[in-house]
Amino acid sequence: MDTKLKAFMDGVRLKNPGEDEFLQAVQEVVETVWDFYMENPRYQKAKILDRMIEPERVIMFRVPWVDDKGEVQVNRGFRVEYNSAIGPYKGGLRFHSSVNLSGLKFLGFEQTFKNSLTSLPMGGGKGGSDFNPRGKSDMEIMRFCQSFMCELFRHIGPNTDVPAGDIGVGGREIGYLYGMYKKLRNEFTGVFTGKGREYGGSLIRPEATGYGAIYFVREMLALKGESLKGKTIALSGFGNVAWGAAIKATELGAKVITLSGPDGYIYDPDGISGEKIDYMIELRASNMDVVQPYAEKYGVQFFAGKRPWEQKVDIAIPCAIQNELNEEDARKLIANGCQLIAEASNMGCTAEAANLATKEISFGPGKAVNAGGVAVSGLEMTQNSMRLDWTREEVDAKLNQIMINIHNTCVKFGQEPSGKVNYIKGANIGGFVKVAEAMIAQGLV
Ligand code: 2IT
Repeated sequence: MDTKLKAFMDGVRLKNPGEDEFLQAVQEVVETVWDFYMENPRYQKAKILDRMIEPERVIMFRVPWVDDKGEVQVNRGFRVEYNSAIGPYKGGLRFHSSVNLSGLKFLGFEQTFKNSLTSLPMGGGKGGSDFNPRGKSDMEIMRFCQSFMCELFRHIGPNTDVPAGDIGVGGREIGYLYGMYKKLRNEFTGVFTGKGREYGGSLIRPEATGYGAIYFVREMLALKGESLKGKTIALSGFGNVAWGAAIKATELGAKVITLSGPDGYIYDPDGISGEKIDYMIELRASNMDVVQPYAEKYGVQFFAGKRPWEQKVDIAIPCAIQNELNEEDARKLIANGCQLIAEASNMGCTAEAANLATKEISFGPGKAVNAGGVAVSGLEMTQNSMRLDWTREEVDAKLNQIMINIHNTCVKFGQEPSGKVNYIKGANIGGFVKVAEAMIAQGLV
């Protein structure tokens, strides 16, 4: 490794001890943009990388609420306002027991690059809580969301910071959060995306991350002269992202044969299509966080405590959470003939798995592959500002074009002399340039 690069990363590690996920995300970006950075003295002079890895602001707060038994509960709330060089902070809220500052810093950092790739005017941010929605009643969820917003409302706004959903935060939670924001501010504004259709939400937003991921995979295959027709796909997760990906993959002629939850995975060799896809929504809405009922309902195999990467498939798309596919999984997939791994989850693969897949087969990193979600959030903001409502076809066509553009950006910055594309490098440099230029133009702020 370049000695300057090593010294830079040593400094980052010293400053952020124990923040493993954050360090993993930074390392990946720094390694891949380093040569480009070194060729641009302007960036070095302005210390752009040093500034980019530091969040502009971190907000951390207490979230007290009362459960159904009348007992007081206390959670921790966060909003990491990472970078506002190209637009208001934008990114989801995650409610999950694993949420901590390191995780949200990694997500906010990635979001900055991802949002830049969409070409829409959105900065990067992320937030959430260690609140675990599993098994909570509707009233408990509402009380928690209201308490969370009682602090967050003073830090956000349609031109300041625009949150959305992520793991554990779907339409129901957005509704409760938005309702409390509106009451406290006495304003009806587009301060959230992923809103319900009745109060300013965009068509296609629930499907957007999954649809966008499949559009991106379609482009990756097309570059190699191939298509999704007849391909088998392993998906993990069973939430919004997996749902959208299953619909679009099936529509484009592929067959999705796995889904997973914290309890294990199901294997459906006939393909997860039609009413089986709708059943995913029921499973998710049950708030139990398990996929085993799918196996019971449709008479297919369930593998308790395992992940789907042991199955023979053409394409693997992690759709659940970070580091859910490791080097050994990648090895297994490749040995079984898998030709493409694409992250629909954020940093779904460990660094080792991502590097192996980049070298041996094709690998699409999350900040490019899953950018469709935030891209349609950006389109929701546009519709709210214009007081207009676009049709499904209009939103879908824009999403499709954005994913094609992101793919082109990855090829532009990531294509090697052999013709092969290093999508990690392409996405990182592509996302970096716009933010870096905006930061330089705006001076030392
Ligand atoms: O990781 C992501 O890009 C999201 N959770 C969506 C963020 C957004 O603002 O729509």
